[in-house]
Amino acid sequence: MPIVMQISVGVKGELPDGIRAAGGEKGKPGGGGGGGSGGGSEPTTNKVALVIGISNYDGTRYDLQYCDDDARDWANYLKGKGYSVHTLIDGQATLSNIESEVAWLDSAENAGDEVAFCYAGHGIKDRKLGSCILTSELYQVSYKWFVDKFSTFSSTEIFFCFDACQIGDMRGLGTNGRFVAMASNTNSYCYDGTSSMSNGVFTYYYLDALQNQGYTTAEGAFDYAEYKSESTYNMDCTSADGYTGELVF
Ligand SMILES: [Ca+2]
Ligand SMILES: [Ca+2]
Ligand SMILES: [Ca+2]
Ligand SMILES: [Ca+2]
Repeated sequence: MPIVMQISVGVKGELPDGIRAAGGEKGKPGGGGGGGSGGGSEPTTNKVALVIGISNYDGTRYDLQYCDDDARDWANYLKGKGYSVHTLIDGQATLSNIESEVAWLDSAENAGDEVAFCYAGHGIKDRKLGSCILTSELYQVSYKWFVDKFSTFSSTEIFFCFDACQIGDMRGLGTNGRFVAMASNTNSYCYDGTSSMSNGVFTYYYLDALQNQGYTTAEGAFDYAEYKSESTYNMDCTSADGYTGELVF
């Protein structure tokens, strides 16, 4: 199983330093549940999304605060835009569930469809694996795994958002019609926002841009979220734009 080779197993109980510094950012009500693949709907463009948010990791040492809120908020936003959304929150976001849900996303999308993938949780730059996300049971899943999995997708309109530390290598996903919004660079951190934000800082401003500030594109919302995040926190948000023109949700 080539997939497993890219995942480091010995992480339990001892994450290298530099895991999400102070937490994530997130907050807001949300609803997220699994959605279907939109069968039986109008002949409009098929829109499908997978949203993952992990605040509650195995044990208490690595728990974050608003990543589950981030996921619910992204799910609600995307549903409002007509996406069929599957969510994996906290303990649901295991390695095997992430694998099967990414496979579902691939099966649910075809050329011409619009796809979104959002993740909020720990990010870590492993010496060998590069930028990785962390599953709820503390497995690292590297950017290479994502590049491999999404290489079989047919859509040329895919939005990715990673609200996690040291996640900059995910820029590798940003080719052929894919736009990647990241809350960090390969060595920088991101943070949970204040209680009034109740979201990760990056997610808070990204959704603020889309829901309250009049931005309608991934690119515009990123510029706003980057500016707001970097002007108030020690963050370096990054993006990779492989989508020609503006990606509208
Ligand atoms: Ca926990
Ligand atoms: Ca597919
Ligand atoms: Ca930046
Ligand atoms: Ca673009």
